[in-house]
Amino acid sequence: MSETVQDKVDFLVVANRLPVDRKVDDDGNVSWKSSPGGLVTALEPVMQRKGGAWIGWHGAPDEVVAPFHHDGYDIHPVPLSAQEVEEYYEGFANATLWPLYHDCIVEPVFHREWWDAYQKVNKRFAEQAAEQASTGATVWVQDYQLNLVPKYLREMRPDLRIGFFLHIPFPPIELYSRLPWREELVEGLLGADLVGFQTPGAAANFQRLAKHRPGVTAARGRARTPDGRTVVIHDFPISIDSRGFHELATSEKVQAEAAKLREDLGNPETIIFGVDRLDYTKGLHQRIRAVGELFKEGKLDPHEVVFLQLATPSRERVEEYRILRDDINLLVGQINSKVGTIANRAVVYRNESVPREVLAAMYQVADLMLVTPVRDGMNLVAKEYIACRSNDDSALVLSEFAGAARELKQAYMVNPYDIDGMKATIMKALAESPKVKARKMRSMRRQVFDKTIDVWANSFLEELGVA
Ligand code: ADQ
Repeated sequence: MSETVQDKVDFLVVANRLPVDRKVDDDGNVSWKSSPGGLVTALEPVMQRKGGAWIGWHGAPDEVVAPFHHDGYDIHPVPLSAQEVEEYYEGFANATLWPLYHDCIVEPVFHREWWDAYQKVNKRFAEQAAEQASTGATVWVQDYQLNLVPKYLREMRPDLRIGFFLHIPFPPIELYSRLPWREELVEGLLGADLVGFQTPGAAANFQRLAKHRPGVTAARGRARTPDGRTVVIHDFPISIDSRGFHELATSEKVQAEAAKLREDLGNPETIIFGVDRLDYTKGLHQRIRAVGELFKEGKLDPHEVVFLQLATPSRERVEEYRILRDDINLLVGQINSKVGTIANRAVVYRNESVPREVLAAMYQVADLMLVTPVRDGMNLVAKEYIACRSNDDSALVLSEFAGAARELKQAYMVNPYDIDGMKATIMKALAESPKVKARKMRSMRRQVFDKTIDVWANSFLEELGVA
């Protein structure tokens, strides 16, 4: 495969962010490293296999970065001004659409200037894709930041096959209708040939909205547009590179890391683990409260049990995220001051991102995994945990509001708003017989190893007619 950037390519991914972050060493040398996050974890193996180009923002405002080749595919950085980052990304994407699409857990904010910036930036992404795509190429647009790209791109390049996948939930019409620009966003998505969602419920919500557009008919996963096109609407539950995670977790290096980690945590009998982006959708507050109460009530003994919670800093320039960070710090401090000792912190809270090997080691030592979002499109952490476990003596507690709950039916399900219910389920999972635990883990492992990221990508691309 060529190491230089190609003029035109047959396959393009268009996403808000590039899959790489820039690192500059002490001598000023620049290198690009894979960045964490659900979307990248999911799509990187697909790009390495298929080649082509990835179009996205490189993360630095007011800066133009030249295209480059990385790990078997081309990278085309899209420039954004500081004001666009504020209005399009932090504003419209993350303070309007993100909360609106996640059940309005936090009140969505509507600003007309943000909408203007959103349209402008979506047009720029579409122009870049139109420029790089060869005749008849496939363009796969990702996620809520780029809702309008399918429509713009179709206007510029009707020859392309355009797919769109939404990584987050799609809300019911009653919530979605608050959006002042609801018609435009639906029209934006209807520019695609295929619109994919994480769950059938999300797909049904979108189909119901599409049907309300003038001149559009929609039924049984297909919409007919006034210009005579068919748009397929379907669910494609995303997954992970299960084998890759398993191999990593069982490697000698990670096993050694896991042993060291257990030691560092004071060799407790039981390790409870949670890992999330620090986001109000992830149910961190409810989860930490539930575990904290179990410690306070003496049902969990801090000499025997440690709760390790990792939270990657996220979107720190958005107000709600700063509030959340402070809230969680306070909550953890309160619990540890009541139930921990200097030698035994009950809750070990780390506000950082860790390399994948370290994460795999954490999955390896975790006897009980807590994945309790209040709303989540899918949640890859739940699947990563299952893939990394080589023995069966562990358990997954999973929120019924994560997309993953539809597939990982053998998990211990919780409603994260029900703190008492969550506490009871945690205790039940810890006390479960090895036989039942093993049966549950085996069943979930079959699911995670059958339905991998390749299955997800191939089924989407097959439906788009390009696999
Ligand atoms: P996210 O909201 O980012 O993804 P999730 O699916 O859990 O949520 O993916 C997070 C990813 O980041 C995982 O691969 C995890 O391992 C990694 N990660 C999290 N914290 C980390 C840390 N401290 N250090 C290192 N890695 C860390 C969005 C949607 C989800 C959907 C995905 C994919 O919100 O619902 O599952 O996209 O479609």
